[in-house]
Amino acid sequence: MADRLVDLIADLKENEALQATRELLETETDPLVILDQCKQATEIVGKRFEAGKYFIPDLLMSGEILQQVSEIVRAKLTKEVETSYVGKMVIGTVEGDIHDIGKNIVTFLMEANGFQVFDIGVDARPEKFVEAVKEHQPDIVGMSALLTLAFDSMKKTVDALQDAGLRDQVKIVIGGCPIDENVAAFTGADAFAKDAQEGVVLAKKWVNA
Ligand code: B12
Repeated sequence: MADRLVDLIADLKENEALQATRELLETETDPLVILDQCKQATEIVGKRFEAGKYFIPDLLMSGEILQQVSEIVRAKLTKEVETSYVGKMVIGTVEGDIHDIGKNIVTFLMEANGFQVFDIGVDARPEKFVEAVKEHQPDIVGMSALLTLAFDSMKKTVDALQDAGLRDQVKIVIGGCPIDENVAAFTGADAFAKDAQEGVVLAKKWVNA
């Protein structure tokens, strides 16, 4: 059943994908399994785009479906939100990049795990991160990027936090499908997370340390 969702999203069958998501939740499928299915589907969409089988409108359509699936899953997860915050996070998609589905998933999963999250949106300039850190005094800064071109923006953002004297106050985690340990080293972030769940585990470890 869950594998069917991967195909429905990858084949851009919007209504059927949303219906399948609701059915999976009704049968008590773990929301995290559904999010993982979304990730698998996007990999297929990405490959079809690279192969010239899908075009920009198809990417847009897949983005819309993913957004709606996320919202359905989010409604389920937010019922389990804790009452007192365990930590604070500022999150954004870095300058030059407007992909936000992954960032939004991280946001609601962090919230569902008791973090207060300040989402500064997409195409966020380094200065915007600096202002948000000054204002909200978070424990953690999360940066998202799906474009390889945006790695430079991540590095500039880490440098800007350093220049503002804020670097030592926060832990920085980066994520997005092309991000790995080499990108983390290049940008000067403390760590990278391959998915939202890994980000939550890392964040909890940091605030409990
Ligand atoms: C949907 C989509 C779009 C949508 C985005 C809609 C939206 N609101 O986000 C639209 C159509 C707008 C779009 C536009 C473009 N896109 Co696009 N897009 C995608 C696609 C198909 C899926 C991305 C997605 O949402 N994935 C689902 C989420 C859930 O996964 P995720 O983001 O990786 O997030 C998970 C983890 O990575 C992690 N994570 C993510 N961020 C963070 C942050 C933190 C702190 C943590 C802890 C974890 C974490 O947790 C998430 C959940 O587990 C990908 C293909 C792919 N393989 O990803 C291409 C892809 C990213 N796009 C690509 C391209 C080229 C573009 C365009 C340049 C196309 C164009 N010529 O205009 C533009 C760029 C616009 C811009 N300036 O940003 C390329 C990038 C190639 C590259 N090497 O840079 C890809 C890889 C497609 C491809 N294979 O060629 N795109």
